[in-house]
Amino acid sequence: MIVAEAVGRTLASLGAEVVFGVVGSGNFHVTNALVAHGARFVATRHEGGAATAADAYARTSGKIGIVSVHQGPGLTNAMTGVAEAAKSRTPLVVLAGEATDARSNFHIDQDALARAVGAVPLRIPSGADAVDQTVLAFRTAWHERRTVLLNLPLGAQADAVPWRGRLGEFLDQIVAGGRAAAAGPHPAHTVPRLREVTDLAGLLATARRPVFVAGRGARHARRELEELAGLTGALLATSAVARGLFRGNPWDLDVSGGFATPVAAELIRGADLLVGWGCALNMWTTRHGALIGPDTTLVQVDLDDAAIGLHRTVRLGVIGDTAATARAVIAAVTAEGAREPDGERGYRSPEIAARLAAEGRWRAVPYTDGSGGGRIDPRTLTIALDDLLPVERTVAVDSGNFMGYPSMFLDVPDERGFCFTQAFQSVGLGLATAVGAAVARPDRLTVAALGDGGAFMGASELETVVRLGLPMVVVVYDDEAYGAEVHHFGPHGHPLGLVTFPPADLAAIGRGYGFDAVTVTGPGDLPGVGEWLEGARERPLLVHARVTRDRASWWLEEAFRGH
Ligand SMILES: Cc1ncc(C[n+]2csc(CCOP(=O)(O)OP(=O)(O)O)c2C)c(N)n1
Ligand SMILES: [Mg+2]
Repeated sequence: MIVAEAVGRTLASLGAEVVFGVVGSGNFHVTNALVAHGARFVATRHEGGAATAADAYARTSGKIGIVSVHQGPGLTNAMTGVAEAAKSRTPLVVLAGEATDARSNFHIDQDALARAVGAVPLRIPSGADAVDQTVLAFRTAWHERRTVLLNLPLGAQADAVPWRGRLGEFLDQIVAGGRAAAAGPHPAHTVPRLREVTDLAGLLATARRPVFVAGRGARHARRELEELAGLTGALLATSAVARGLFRGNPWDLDVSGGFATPVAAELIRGADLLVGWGCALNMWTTRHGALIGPDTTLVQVDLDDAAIGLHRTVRLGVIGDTAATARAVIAAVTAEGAREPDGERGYRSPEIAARLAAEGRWRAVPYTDGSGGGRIDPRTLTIALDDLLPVERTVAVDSGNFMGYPSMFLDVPDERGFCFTQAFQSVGLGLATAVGAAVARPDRLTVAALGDGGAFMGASELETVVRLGLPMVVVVYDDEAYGAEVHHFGPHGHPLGLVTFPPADLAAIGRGYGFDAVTVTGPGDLPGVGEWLEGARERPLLVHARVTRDRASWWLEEAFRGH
């Protein structure tokens, strides 16, 4: 067995089910080996699409993401998506050929590239290391939630993997061990310290208006957090990346941060105790601290001690897995015998229940429809789509001025129903995000919400959507501009010619790729979307919405402050 074969076989055996990539000579054999051993290969049209789709696949499926790229330019093309995954702590393995000879056109310092974006570089320099390094790459990605670049030097790929005897059986054995480790309980260090648990229980016992904000690190802890919140009278919110986690709970505030409804923002600001669960409490989630009241005590629970206090000073930091910590705090709280589950307590009064029922969703907030002149108000568009689209949906959102509309007005069924690849704040990842999410959840309709800028940047994957027959609606909020920049610089009187564009027929472009398409210039065009939904849906749909563009989004102010 040669190195490329051993790497592919080991990864497939460890549980790599889907591989996204673009195949060249340097990753041909390893990708084939993955496929030969049961993995599905999804060809994207650009390596950037492959990395982002794999990232979104991992977030949506809860499984490891695998990317396969050619050496040099194959990897550089992937780098924006790799950076997004690394910043998001997505468990991802990037397999890349590597030209180690400096005279090769393909040669670059791939280790440096990985380190520059926070990914972990590993390498298979010889046959003797192939299996062990592959297992290490998988474990680092999975257990440490890291994005790993596994370099496959071209000179070593055809090396024999030294093994006298039955390598296949040996692989099966280590693979069984690796699988057990991957599926098994978290390592012991994820259990919080007793002292911190009792401190948190004590703070919750005296809090009058507690709020929990769950982040990426709490997406597996819904049950535990709901129970603890019920015992302590806490309201429930999430950061944007965990949106949908508490869907259906009457005490759900939805997202904390720029996307928060006025009632949610008021209640979060009024909290006397705010506990971030696997949540960085960064400028987005706290509106640069504006959502943290002067009398709010802050607590953070996180697996990673480096995350505690990174963005905001906290009174108490608890290092531990969020679900394990919540369970421990439930035990501590109930041991004191003072709590009635779900009783009227803390923030859980009938008045607040009534307010949340009446004002808890963005569509309940009054606004004046600005549609007209051949353009639709993006709020009117998104509320109508929310009504039309099936509830079982996955919403993937690109970056730009428009991004709040789908993030605020399109409901999602649960935390897997929202895929927000914006840790790197890159424009252009939205469509590939939708591809990965759709591969992970073909049972749900994926909605890709893009600006015109992001749509053009990621357009190469339109062909991927059609070729794979993915159930998808691509909605383009077209303001014929890099609207975020228009609203950033326009008010200061700067010229805007660099960031505005002539009209483009995105519906025709979509049809050219094989989409069905509807152009929306006002509310009267929306039934076209309904007709597609009621039809056979043989092709994906592109909704080209010409949106009003006279006003900046209110959440954008936060973004400008973050630059
Ligand atoms: C890769 C990348 N390039 C540039 C930017 C700067 N940028 C932020 S928003 C934006 C405009 C995006 O335009 P569009 O997708 O049409 O969305 P809109 O803001 O118009 O709603 C740009 C260029 C970025 N964040 N990422
Ligand atoms: Mg735009």
